[in-house]
Amino acid sequence: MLRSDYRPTLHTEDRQTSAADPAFRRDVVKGLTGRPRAIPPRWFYDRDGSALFEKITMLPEYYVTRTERALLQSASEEIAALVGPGRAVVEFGSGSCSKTPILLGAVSPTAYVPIDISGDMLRKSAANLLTIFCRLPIYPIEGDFTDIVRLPRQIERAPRLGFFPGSTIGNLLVPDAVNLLRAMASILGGGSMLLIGVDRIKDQSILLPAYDDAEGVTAAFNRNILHRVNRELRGSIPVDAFRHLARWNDKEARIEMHLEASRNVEFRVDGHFFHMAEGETIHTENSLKYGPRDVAVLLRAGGWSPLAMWTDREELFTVILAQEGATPSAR
Ligand code: SAH
Ligand code: AVI
Repeated sequence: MLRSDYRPTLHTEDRQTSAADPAFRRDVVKGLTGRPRAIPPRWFYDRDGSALFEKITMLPEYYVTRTERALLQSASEEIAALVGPGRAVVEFGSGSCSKTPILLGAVSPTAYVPIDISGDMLRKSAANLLTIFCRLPIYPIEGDFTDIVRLPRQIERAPRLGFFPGSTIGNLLVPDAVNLLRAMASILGGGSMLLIGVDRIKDQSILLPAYDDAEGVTAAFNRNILHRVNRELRGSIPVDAFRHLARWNDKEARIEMHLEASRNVEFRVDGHFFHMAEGETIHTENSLKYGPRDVAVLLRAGGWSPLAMWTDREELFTVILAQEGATPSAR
């Protein structure tokens, strides 16, 4: 049952063609005016951006998705035993829900709540899931997961399992990640659990191609944010004048994506005039990578106690199951 009656932050219109989200306008104008120039990565995910991200997940260079999927598959029985049946699963940044069936199939949930800022993708994925789990109540929430303050009343009484795959936590700086984990602990409530996927620090020879693939899909994903600005904010950005850059920032243990002006450019956005000199950049994404101990520290700071951790043989990616509150240490 797809339950769309619960709409705390629902915006049901077609975002691709309709009026811009005021938060998008604010973030873009502020971000292009500030120094260094930056646009937050949550704005990547309009309809085209979500489709491009799906293509990224299938690239040979992007080890993230296939590694996490394999980990979830191989750990599914252990996860089921630790989690137990009858929880409501709440997924943060659910996207195409490509890994969700593995979890839902293992833990026999009472309900599923996918949360995503990308409305078209959210509705399409929820409808797809229904074809597999036809009796499962699904309550999609379209919105920013950092703003969600309560969950659908229909799952008020069920114990909850948060699911935060894909290393989306890595797209937040540490203080924001800690705040989000704390907010999750608060909305999921006492006795809840969290299954989270985190990308590991590794050699640049693996990391850089994953964010700058040979086919140019990641470059198109990065540039799409400028197309979105042009479409939704009456922009005149010459998108072709911007080069995709992916860099490893070793001090901060993160991949950074930027868009670099390949010549002097002038453009307008929402009535504001901008000039960028050749070589100037717009910072569009951080993707923080963590060591195994860092993840445990991050989770504890966010109000969660790690219970179990699964890592692939090449140590590319880690999936962690944690329990709300301060309790046991990881196995
Ligand atoms: N969980 C999927 C998708 C990861 S891509 C996977 O593991 O493959 C990140 C997803 O999070 C996208 O679907 C994007 O739309 C969503 N997202 C990013 N920032 C968000 C935010 N602040 N609030 C809600 N959803 C967000
Ligand atoms: C969603 N997020 C975890 C992806 C990542 O790897 O940081 C987004 C992405 N950016 C470029 N490629 C993929």
